[in-house]
Amino acid sequence: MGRLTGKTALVTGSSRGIGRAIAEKLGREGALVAVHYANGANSAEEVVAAVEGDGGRAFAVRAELGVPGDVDTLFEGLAAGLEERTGSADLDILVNNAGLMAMGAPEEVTPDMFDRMMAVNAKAPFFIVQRALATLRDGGRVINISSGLTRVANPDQVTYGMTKGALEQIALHFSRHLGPRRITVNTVAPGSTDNGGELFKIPEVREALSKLSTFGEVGDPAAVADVVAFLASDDARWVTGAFIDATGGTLLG
Ligand code: NAP
Ligand code: 2V4
Repeated sequence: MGRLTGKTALVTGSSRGIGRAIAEKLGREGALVAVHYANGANSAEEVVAAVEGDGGRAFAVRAELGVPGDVDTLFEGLAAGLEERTGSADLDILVNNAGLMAMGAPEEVTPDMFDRMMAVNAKAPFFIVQRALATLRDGGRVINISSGLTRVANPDQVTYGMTKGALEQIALHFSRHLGPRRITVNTVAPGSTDNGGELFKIPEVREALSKLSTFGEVGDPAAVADVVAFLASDDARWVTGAFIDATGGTLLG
């Protein structure tokens, strides 16, 4: 028996990177996992297969976030997948992980780039939480994946940091709103984490990013996923409205 046996979970952006590690971990802990993706249908099916290969249960749900109708599409797919497997659309664990990342001089940011990033990283999670209120079970969990960049400066990621600052407000205000239902709402903030992207394959970049952590390594998605699984579990029932630093000591100064 895993810690999450009998629970249902939605992990947005879990076709790759940190989201994939979270989906796999929650699946290993016994949750039925909705593996959400936008473009990576094959990757999402691989994640489903990986969860099933570990003896768990999962299904894929497609929805591009940050476009009109995004939340409707997501929750229609989610409800269909859950009802088929459990007879109910009820959700226990919502992980808002999907996010857009970009780097560039502040001088080069355009209004369209700003709007797009805000729409995916902050607006979509807000409306996903709002929509989930109807089907989240009492005792449920909302976990938002932010970034250490709300605490440490990098001018080339100012808009990204702004979107994550907005995202973090969800934990503060919704933890109060949902306390009476024993639903906890928390933020997990990774630092530089090897999501399998090309950046982490460039030796000089990897070396520079590794030095940011007090452990001298870039983050491992599985290490972030373990923190998320703790927050999703009953062991974390007294933790709400919290900012959990999962940067490997990058914010120590
Ligand atoms: P990633 O490897 O780039 O994967 C992003 C995931 O989000 C993919 O599954 C992608 O789906 C999905 N996604 C992106 N835009 C989407 C959209 N508009 N609609 C729907 N899905 C979308 O990301 P990651 O590095 O694992 O990061 C995951 C989260 O951790 C993000 O919120 C990020 O800000 C945060 N974070 C990352 C780092 C890091 O160093 N990697 C550090 C701190 C925080 P498809 O591929 O299917 O399109
Ligand atoms: O430097 C980060 C960082 C990064 C990157 O490594 C590049 C990437 C993967 O393309 C986007 C990215 C997202 C992040 O949220 C962070 C991050 O949180 C971070 C970095 C460096 C130092 C502290 C941090 O919190």
